[in-house]
Amino acid sequence: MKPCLLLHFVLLHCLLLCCVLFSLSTYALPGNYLALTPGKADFALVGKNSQATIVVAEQDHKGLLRAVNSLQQDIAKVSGKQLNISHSAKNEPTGQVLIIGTLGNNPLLDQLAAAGKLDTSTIAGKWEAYLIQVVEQPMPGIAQALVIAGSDKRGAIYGVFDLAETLGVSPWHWWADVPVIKRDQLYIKAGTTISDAPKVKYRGIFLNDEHPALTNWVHEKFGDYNSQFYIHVFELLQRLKANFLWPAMWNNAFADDDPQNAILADEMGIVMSNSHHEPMMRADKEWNRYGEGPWEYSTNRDNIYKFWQHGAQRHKNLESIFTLGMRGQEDEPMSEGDNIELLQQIVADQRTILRETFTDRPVETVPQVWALYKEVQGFYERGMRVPDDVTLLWADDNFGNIRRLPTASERNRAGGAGVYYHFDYVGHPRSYRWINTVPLAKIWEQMNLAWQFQADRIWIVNVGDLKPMEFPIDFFLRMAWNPDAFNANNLQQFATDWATQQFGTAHAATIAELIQGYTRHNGRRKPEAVEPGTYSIFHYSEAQRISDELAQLVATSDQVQQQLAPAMQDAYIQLVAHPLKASQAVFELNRAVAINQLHGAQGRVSTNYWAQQVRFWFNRDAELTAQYHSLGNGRWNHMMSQPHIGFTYWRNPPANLMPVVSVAEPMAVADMGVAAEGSPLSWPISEYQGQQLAMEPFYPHGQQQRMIEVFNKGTVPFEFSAKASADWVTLSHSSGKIGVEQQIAVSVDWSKAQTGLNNAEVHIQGTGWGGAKIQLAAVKPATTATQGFVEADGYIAIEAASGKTVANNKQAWWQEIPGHGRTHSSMSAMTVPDYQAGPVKQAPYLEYPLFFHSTGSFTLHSIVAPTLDLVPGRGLRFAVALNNNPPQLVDTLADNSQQVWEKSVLDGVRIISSPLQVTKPGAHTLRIYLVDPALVLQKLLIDTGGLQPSYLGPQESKRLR
Ligand code: REL
Repeated sequence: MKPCLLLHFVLLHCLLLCCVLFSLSTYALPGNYLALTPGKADFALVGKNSQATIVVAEQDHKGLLRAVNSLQQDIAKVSGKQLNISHSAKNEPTGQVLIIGTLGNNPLLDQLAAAGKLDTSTIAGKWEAYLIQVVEQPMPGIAQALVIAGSDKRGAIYGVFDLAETLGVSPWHWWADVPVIKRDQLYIKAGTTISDAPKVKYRGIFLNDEHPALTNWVHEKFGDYNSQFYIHVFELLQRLKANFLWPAMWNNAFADDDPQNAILADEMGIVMSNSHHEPMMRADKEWNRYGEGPWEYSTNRDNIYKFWQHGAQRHKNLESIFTLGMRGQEDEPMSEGDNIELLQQIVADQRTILRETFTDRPVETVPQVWALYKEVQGFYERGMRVPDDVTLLWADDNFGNIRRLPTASERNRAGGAGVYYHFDYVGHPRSYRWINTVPLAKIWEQMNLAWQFQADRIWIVNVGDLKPMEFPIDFFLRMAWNPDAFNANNLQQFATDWATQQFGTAHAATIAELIQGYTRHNGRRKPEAVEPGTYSIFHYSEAQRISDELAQLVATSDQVQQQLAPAMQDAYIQLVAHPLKASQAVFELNRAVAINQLHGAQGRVSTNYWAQQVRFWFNRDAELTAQYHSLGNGRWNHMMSQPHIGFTYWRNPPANLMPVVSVAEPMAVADMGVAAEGSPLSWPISEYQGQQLAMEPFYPHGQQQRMIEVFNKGTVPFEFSAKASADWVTLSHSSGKIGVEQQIAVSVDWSKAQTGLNNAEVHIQGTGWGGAKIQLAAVKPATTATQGFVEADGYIAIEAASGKTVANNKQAWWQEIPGHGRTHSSMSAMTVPDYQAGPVKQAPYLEYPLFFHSTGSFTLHSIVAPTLDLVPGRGLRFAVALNNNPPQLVDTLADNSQQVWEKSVLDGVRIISSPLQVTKPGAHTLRIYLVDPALVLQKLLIDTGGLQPSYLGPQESKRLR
């Protein structure tokens, strides 16, 4: 081997063998540098007979010293050992030391760097970077050191909490009672070298809509929104490596309620701002307290100007981001209306205030943001501009769909851009403030767009009361740290890793399924917007299927819970069991109301059972809330008190309202009624109304069994008989005794059915005159299906991901997002930010093989996510082609009305209908071409004449290969 090659070889091996060099370019929760079985050269933080000393310089940031104290307590919780903290660099103890500091503030770090023992070049000069390294023989008398160095205050703090998390303290230890992992000894792997830094500059949350839940809890536990409360919020943010907060503002004013709030935030490295409509570091409520005259700039400029001057002065030496612009009070548009000139004057005045306050620095270096929320975005679109150094904060539509992202030229602005996102909202068309309803896949899909379009200066999310949004908050903030580390295919892994961190490995994958399962359910429709009629009790067994799905999740959750250690129970209830069971309760309550109403209208004796079911689920919801509130002797009292049952418009009802139910007073007689699946009609009422009971026709590749229900309207049992008029009809039973009700399964013996249309009748006789007759039909097509998704029951239903992806390229591509959407997954139209589309025919497309038995002018219903046309100059279109016909453009926003938007955010989808001409039976190919970015296709439904109303649409049609 040549000498240089040999050197290479040795170096490579040194790297691989001697060093544990961690790359953080892919996503991972901290933890991989803890030695679970200690090796000889590992660093003993807490050894068998030793414990390290923490060395931190006295002159380092106060916030870092505070974090080091937290680390000391964390280590004590984990290992039972209290490490000594030494504040002096001199007279160091021998043995093991944990040196913590920020570059420039800790002489030991400089010494190590100068001696070539610590390579700080990976973090020096960076924003919030940290380095964690095991250093051998750092200095005379010291065998080994573990060094946590930060490029700045927050960098060092994040390094400290990275270690805490690695040792076994979940960021949610305080906020969700997640127990620490007990370990007698704590070793860090020899050779550990980690350096990391965030990609999004400001990463934070907005505590909002905080009454009654958070506020009553805060009042009970802390008296008010004071620094005793906020210290816990700040430390949570530090542990999640976040740095930014919009504080609670409903009847609160952060800096005014407790002057220590702002001081402590600054000390702990939390950059404060006020929400999007509270300019110049002054809370909305401060105007109520101190403002003179109306909140109208055109008539009350001087008072408002002074009010803002005070905000700038107050925060002059505290790290803050100044919100510019102005809205009306309480988040309303300005009463001055669409007055761009006035708004421009307002921003100019605000800049003047900042210039006059920050005399020691150029105003361009004072962090400022202009939130383009609701109507304010319109001002921007109509030409209003703010200075280049001001960050433009684009917003979602309050329902998690980003409205706009920066164009190429906007991406060059010095102030850059950010995104304001929602996990909670109060407003039209319906508030959602109770429970976690946003699936990870949706958050990833939208925030990935933000990242791709370089909206990377600020990511802030409205988290309502904070709890119970632990899981999405964690994801959002970790994604903000490094969006590149996340992709559509590692979201489930994240959920599993997260579950591992909170509950250990044994049940992590199952717990991840449970969390993803209930959020998927809530993502279909927010619980506040679920109504008795939402999920069909008539078609595709829709309500029943969801009921089964949720019951299965709850059963699994109960099994998991039984196997978890007692110490994990409280955390499990908060993070998994409660949101799952509470979501189930709201769903079942509504399903029971729907069945109660139907049975009441049909006069069934079972009406009362369903009335009781409604009461049962209503009570269960209350019990679940009470259970949550009783955890840890009332540790989270009030936290789940947000009313969520009984909405009639956007505002929540003052308290949960038991729905109106039908109660029957059945007679002591035997009185038969009969209903057929798929219809609210029942015999004999149908007969009085001159209507026939009938079932949807059967098809060979469609639903193979449909139910007839024979029921009692009185309390005395009766016997019935059932007879079909044709031999191709099979009945599960032909007689029986009815106390309350019974189902007869109807199916078809296809070997006996004739090609074409077969008609028959089932005759049920029991009490009453003549008995009930139900019309049946079976269609045996002349064509034999050979391949593709087969038309049956009057439709073809296809999951978007079931197609073949063709012509994906580096500019534009279809990407499956597992777990996205209401039924399975989604296909997202991804593009590079400045995608220049060529002819549609050359674009990437999804191809679906179909088989039609019939021909005609059909309707294609494309179910897409309610995403928005966030790239200026582009719409939200796709194109459809059957076989080799020219692709037809479909504009998903053709109707962009408020009404359509409201429906789409409630439904969680937009359904776009377009014509599809099928001129001959047999095999066909459907193509969906990519046209605009951010379109997310979930499902395709082709109605060939028999598609029935339902919320999710039928399950995927049978596919022949
Ligand atoms: O979700 C939002 O952004 C707004 O509804 C809130 O910011 C709003 O300010 C509200 O809480 C009260 O004013």
